[in-house]
Amino acid sequence: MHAERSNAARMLGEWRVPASDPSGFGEPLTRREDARLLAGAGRFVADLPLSGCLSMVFVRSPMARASIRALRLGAARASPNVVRIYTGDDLGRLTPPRANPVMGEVPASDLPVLARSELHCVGQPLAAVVAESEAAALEAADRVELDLDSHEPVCDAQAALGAAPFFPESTDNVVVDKRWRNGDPEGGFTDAALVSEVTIRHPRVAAAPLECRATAARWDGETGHLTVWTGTQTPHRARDDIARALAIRPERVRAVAPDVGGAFGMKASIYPEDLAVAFAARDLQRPVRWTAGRQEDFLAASHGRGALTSGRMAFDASGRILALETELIFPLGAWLTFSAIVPAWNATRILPGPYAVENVDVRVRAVLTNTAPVGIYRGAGRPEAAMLLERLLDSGARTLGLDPASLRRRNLVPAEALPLARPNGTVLDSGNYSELLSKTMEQADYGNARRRQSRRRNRNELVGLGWSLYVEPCGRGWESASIALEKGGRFTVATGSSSQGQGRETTFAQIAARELAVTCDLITVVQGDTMTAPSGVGALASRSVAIGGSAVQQAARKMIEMACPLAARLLNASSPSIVLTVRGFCLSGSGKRSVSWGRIAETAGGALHASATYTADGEAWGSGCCLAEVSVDRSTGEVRLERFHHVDDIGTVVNPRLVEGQIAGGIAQGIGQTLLEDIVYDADGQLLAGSLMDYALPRAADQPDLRLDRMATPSPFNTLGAKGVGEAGTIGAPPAIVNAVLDALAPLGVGHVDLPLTPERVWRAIQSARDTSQPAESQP
Ligand code: SMO
Repeated sequence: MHAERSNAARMLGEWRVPASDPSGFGEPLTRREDARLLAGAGRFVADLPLSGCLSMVFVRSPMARASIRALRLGAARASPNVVRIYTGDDLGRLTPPRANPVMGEVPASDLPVLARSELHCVGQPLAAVVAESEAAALEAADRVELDLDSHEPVCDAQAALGAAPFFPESTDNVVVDKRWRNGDPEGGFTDAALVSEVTIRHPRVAAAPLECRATAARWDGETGHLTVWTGTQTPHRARDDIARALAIRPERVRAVAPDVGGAFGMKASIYPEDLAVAFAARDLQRPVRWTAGRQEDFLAASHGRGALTSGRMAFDASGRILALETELIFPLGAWLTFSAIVPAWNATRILPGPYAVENVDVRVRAVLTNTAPVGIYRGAGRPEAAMLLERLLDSGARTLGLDPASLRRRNLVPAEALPLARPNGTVLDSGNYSELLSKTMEQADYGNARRRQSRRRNRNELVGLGWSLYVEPCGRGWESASIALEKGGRFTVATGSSSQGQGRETTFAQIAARELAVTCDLITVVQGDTMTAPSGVGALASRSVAIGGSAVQQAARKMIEMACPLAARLLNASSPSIVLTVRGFCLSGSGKRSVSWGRIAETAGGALHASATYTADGEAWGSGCCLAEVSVDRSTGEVRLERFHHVDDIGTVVNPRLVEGQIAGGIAQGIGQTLLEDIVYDADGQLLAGSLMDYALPRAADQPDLRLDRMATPSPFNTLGAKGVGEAGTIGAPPAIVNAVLDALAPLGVGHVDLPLTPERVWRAIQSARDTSQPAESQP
């Protein structure tokens, strides 16, 4: 095989890209899965026809902290069509898997699948009712009588730091307490011309995917095989975790993620409910299904954010950052999801973000609380780190009287410094942060935007511009893929990176098609089923295209290597003189005779099969820059996002249409967490935001005029050169919006508003500023 290199193809890998690339790689192809999904032909867990399937419904704790005195099941058992009611004693010590020890070993919380004696949060499952229909199961669940002895809960992370331990086996509620330091932070603060200080309470939010959690299971008694259908981001880990918990060999468990309606980190690991479903299917020898309702997901699915972050930043008189000191407190809830520690870890390792800061002191703690678990949610610690840094920078710029864009430029890690190994062990792979800033300034016509702002201020309007820059680590390790060549020169690509709506069937076909020099329509992508897809870590951390996509690329290259000798034989030539073109394999230099993939398939007599496990050389770091333009209604406190600029650098782009969708969707969720969303618990640990009537998701009318642009510094750490994009919008948007709102309110002397920036909070801030300062009209 002859591998030709050209400058254009350099970042694409070693194979020559055919002169006229038919693959559609890099093109804004429409999503192939949409025809099915938009026509209602998608198949989610709730849609699966499972004959004789029973329904499972959970009885959940109504109290945040209590002991079970008695659980009376008589009336429930007598309810019509009830098959079985399980309690903690039936399920024994079946527990969810331990958390990923990304910051060192964490103690097992030993939360049983169904509570046995102690209840640690509202919504914790304590009994599972199985009945012939969901209505019958709900009816019976209503008849379960609980006698509880309630105790005082600790729902706030800060309060939990010093509170008595919830779990008798542990000595305190703090699961992680880590610190990393570099240089001489104290010296930096001593020398400072100015120190900015910020404390941010990040609202706790719900991931709220369109499809709530759902799991079904079927046990085959004859073969001893269990099949579990579940809306998960990680089918292979789900299989292993379920197998381990039920003591079944993993090869006898098949996990299938059919169509999944969004996940955002909330479906990254199995829940106690999933184990209860699998247990019951085996125990009763009948299929069992559980589909969570919206309220159930608010109550018992993992939440996101909720951290309390504070920091100090030291500047010299020119605006150079001399030191950064932060304290991060992450709530974990009552039990640990597999990725529970990841937000704390991400925030800690990202600091000091895209900025060159020598003297750093970062302390992070993660602590149990009597609430639903808090896990990863789109961004997972990255938005918290970005918000803290960007607020500190803006606060510093305001006091120093410097433009926030030039203050940032002064402190950005220069492009020449990349790749950059940092003292906390992370390596920024590639990027050009100053260029991101310049591009955004240009796109927004920043000088003009500032002049427009001051004209409007003179007319007594509250208008603001807010910047943010961010870096985004996009996952480490491996993913795998396989490719089968079939009759007629068609291919089936199987990937271990499953999809919850990201459009894998489209992008992964584009990646394979480019390598194989064919059109996309010849490629079918399968995923999500542990029986047909190769192993995978899962769809997390914005890792799928960079790592999973590189695995597809490697598998395709292996396929070409396998096909090459066959092509050579058919052409009466030797392998090294063969090249792959759009017409198939031909002799280098003379393209007269060619061998199509269809002929290769015939010659191979059956399916040719190549597979690859790809391990990235390091972590790809996406980056981006945002500028929000807002106005605030003085009389109502309502924030209007007039324009939002986002320039991203995600390296190689496979499909710009899908990238835009990811960015826009991320920004929408970023707007939600900044302006609207808040999971509120009262002092008794009761969830007050338990439905979409009480929890404000952003809607179409809340979306701004989006101005998106892009630059590309391919990652040197994976063969595709790609970086992640799934979480970009949720990271960059929130600090830009908050900075813009505070810029709008600055003439009133408002320096801080609690999140989310609801009209009421903003209005109150305006009112109290009025009470304490001169009329706004007299401010510059
Ligand atoms: S929040 Mo993502 O599933 O890493």
